[in-house]
Amino acid sequence: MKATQAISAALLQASFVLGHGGVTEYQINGEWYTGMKPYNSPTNQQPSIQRYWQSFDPIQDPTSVNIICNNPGTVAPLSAEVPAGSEVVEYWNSGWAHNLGPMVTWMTECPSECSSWNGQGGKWFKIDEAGLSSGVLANGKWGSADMIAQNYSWTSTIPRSLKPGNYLLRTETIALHSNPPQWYPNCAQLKVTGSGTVSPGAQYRASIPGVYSMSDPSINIQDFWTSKETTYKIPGPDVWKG
Ligand SMILES: *[C@@H]1O[C@H](CO)[C@@H](O)[C@H](O)[C@H]1NC(C)=O
Ligand SMILES: [Cu+2]
Repeated sequence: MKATQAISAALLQASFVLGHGGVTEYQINGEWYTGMKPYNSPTNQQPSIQRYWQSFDPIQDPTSVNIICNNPGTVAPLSAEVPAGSEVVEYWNSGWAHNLGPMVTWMTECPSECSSWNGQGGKWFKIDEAGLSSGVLANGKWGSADMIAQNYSWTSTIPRSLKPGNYLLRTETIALHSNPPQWYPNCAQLKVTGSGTVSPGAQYRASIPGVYSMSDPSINIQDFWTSKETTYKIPGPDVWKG
């Protein structure tokens, strides 16, 4: 085979694989934690703080339980200890391709140990989000483009006043170039420590699944590619600042 053919075949394959993705590593309060690596089978799942997903493929049904923590989203054996107020850096696979959509980071309490709860029935609150900061929908500057520019990473701060306990941290991007959109949810199990005393109230909470719907004009965007719209309403409650 000619070298050029081999190279273009390799590039084709790389761009196919790199078209999707997820969070593969975390840096929490300065320490590294290995997350999911794509296409591992459940039987060779590495012990991790990150809930298991089996491929880079997105979730495209907002009513599916897989919207919670990806597919299959089964519990992880480990949790990371993190003092409230510290930073969690979520590293996506490098080469992440989708730059048209918001970044949203959610948390919810695990009823006891996170490793013994499937995540269903949680009332989630947002700790950060980033939508469209300039330009129009199909051609503007989105949170996901910031993630790409930051070495494919997203930094979230655990609110300092948050009450200690076991939490899921759910990092997602919603890629809006397709309809239905492509959700890429990632859940890490955290044990939050510190002297916080506060839990967000009901007005900051949403169910997942539930918060996203194909009847929401922010999700089912009929004219995405031609729209002159320069604002985007990220679904769900306001961010809780602590
Ligand atoms: C970029 O991210 C990778 C993890 O994907 C990390 O190992 C590397 O240190 C980061 N580079 C910089 C300059 O932060
Ligand atoms: Cu993709």
